[in-house]
Amino acid sequence: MQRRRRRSAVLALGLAASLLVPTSVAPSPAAAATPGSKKVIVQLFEWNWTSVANECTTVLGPKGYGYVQVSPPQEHVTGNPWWLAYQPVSYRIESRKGTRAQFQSMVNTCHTAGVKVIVDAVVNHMSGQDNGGTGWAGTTYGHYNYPGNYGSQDFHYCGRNGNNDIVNYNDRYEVQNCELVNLADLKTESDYVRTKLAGYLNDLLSLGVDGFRLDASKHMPAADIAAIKSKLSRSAYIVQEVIWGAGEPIQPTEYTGNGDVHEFRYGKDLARMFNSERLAYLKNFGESWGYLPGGQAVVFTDNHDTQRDGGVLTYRDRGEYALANAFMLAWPYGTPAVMSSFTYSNRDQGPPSDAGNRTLNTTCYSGWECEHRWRVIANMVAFNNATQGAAVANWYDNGWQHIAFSRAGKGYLTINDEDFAITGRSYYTGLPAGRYCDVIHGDFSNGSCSGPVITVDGSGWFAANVNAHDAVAIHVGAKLP
Ligand code: ARE
Ligand code: CA
Repeated sequence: MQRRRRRSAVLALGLAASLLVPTSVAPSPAAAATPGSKKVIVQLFEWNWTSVANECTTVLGPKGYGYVQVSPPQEHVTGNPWWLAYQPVSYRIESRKGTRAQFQSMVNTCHTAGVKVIVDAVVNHMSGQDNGGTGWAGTTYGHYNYPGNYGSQDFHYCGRNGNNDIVNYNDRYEVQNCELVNLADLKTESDYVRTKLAGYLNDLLSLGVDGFRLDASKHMPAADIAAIKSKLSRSAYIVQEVIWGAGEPIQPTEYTGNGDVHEFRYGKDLARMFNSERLAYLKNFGESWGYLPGGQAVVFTDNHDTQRDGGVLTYRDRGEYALANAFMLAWPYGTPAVMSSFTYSNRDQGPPSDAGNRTLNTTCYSGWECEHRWRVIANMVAFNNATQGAAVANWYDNGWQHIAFSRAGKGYLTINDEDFAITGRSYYTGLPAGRYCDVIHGDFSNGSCSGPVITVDGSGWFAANVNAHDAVAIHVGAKLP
C-alpha cells in the first residue's frame, strides 16, 4: 500500500528540515581517539589528500568515525569527470587528488587521529580509452598497453557483442570476461596479473593503508580475488563491490569468503520505506529481508554511483536523508558507511577543481556537501560507537511512520516521520536513570549539551514531544554528569 508523500508538508512547516539539516558540526582540534570498536566508515568521495588529512584531525577523529574510504589514488587518465579515477594508467600514487608524499602524510595524520584508511582499489581493469594517451603523471599508454605493467597478452577479449563489452548481466562468463563500459579487462586468472595487482596493493600497505574497497568485484571471480589476497604482505580489511541484481547468476554471497561485501539492497529498501511504505516494516530490517549476513555486510544510504542513479535518498532529500542516516547508524545490521559528496548538476561533473583539473581543497560551504558533518549524522556516529554489541530492545511502532527502539542499556532512538507532531507521550528506554543529551538537536561535549536534555526516570521512561519528520536520540556516551 502506498502512503501519501509529504514533501510539501515538510516545506510548509519548514520545521524538521530546519532542525535537522543546515547545522553542521564545527571542526575542532582532535583529542587522541581510541581505535578499536569504532566501525563507522565515511566515504570522502573525491577529496584530495590534504583535505582528508585535515578532516581526520578536526572532524573524523573527534566525532568517532573509525575509517575513511578515499577515492582511487593511482595515476588515471586526464580530463574533468570524477570517474577518470576509475581508469588506471599506472600504479603510481600520483593523481588529481595529490602526490605520493601527500598521500603518505594523510595516512599518518589519520592514524594519529585514530582513523583508519580504506583505499578504493581498481583492480578489474585499466583504462577505457580506445586511442590511449598520456596519463595524469605523464605515463604514455594504449588501451591494451601499460608500459612496465601490462601488454596486450594481459587482457581479456571476450569476442562478444561486437566490441567486447558486457551487455548481458545474466551471463556469468560475459560479466567477468567482457569489458565493463569499454574498460580493458585484466586477465585476473593469470599469475602475472595477480602479482602485479598484489604489488600495487602491497605498495599501499607499505604506506600504512588499512584496507581496500575492491571496485567492480563482481567482474572478477571470487577465486581470483582470493588469489590476489593471498599475495598480500599483511592482513587488510576488504570490502567488495558486488551489486546485487535480481536474477543475476553472480551473487554477493559468493564473495564473503574474501571479506565484507556491500549490501546494495539496504539503501534502496530504506529509501522506499521512507518515501512510500512504512518505517514500521523496519522492525526486522536486515538478514530476514534476504540480505547478506550482517557481520559481513557494509551498508549505506547511498554511494557515489547510487546517488547519481536514483532510487535512494541523497543529500538532496535533506531532513529525510538525515533521518535515514540516523536509523542506519542506530540499527545494528551491517557496518555503516556514511556518504560525503560534492554537489553536482550533471552525472559526469568532476569535483571542484582548478583549471588543470587538480582537485581543490574541500570547503564544506561551496561545492561540497559534507553530509558527514551534518549534526544528526556526525552525532549518531558516537551513538553507533556507544551501542556496539547491544541488541535491539523495546521496539515500538504506530503501524506507520513513527518508530522507536533501544539498543539494550546503551541508547534509544525514536523517529517520527509522520506529517504531524507526536505529543504528550512517554517512551520506555530501559536506560539507566539520568539526564541525556538529545544528540539529534544538540552536541555533547565536555559534559554539557548544546540542545535539549532528555530525562530518563528511575523506571527507564522519558517524556518528550517529537515534531513531524524529526527524531530524538540519546545514548550513554552523551549522558550529563
Ligand atoms: C566512463 C564513461 C563510459 C565509458 C568509460 C570508458 O561513463 O561511457 O565507456 O568511461 O571510457 C565509473 C563511472 C562510469 C565510467 C567508469 C570509468 O560510473 O561511468 O565510465 O567509472 O571511468 C556495474 C558494475 C559496478 C560499477 C557500476 C557503475 O558491476 O562495478 O556498473 N561500479 C564501479 C564504480 C563506478 C565505476 C566502476 C565500477 C568502473 O563504483 O563508479 O564506474 O571502475 C546492474 C548490475 C550492476 C551494474 C549496474 C550498472 O545493476 O547488477 O552490476 O554495475 O547494472 O550497469
Ligand atoms: Ca573482469
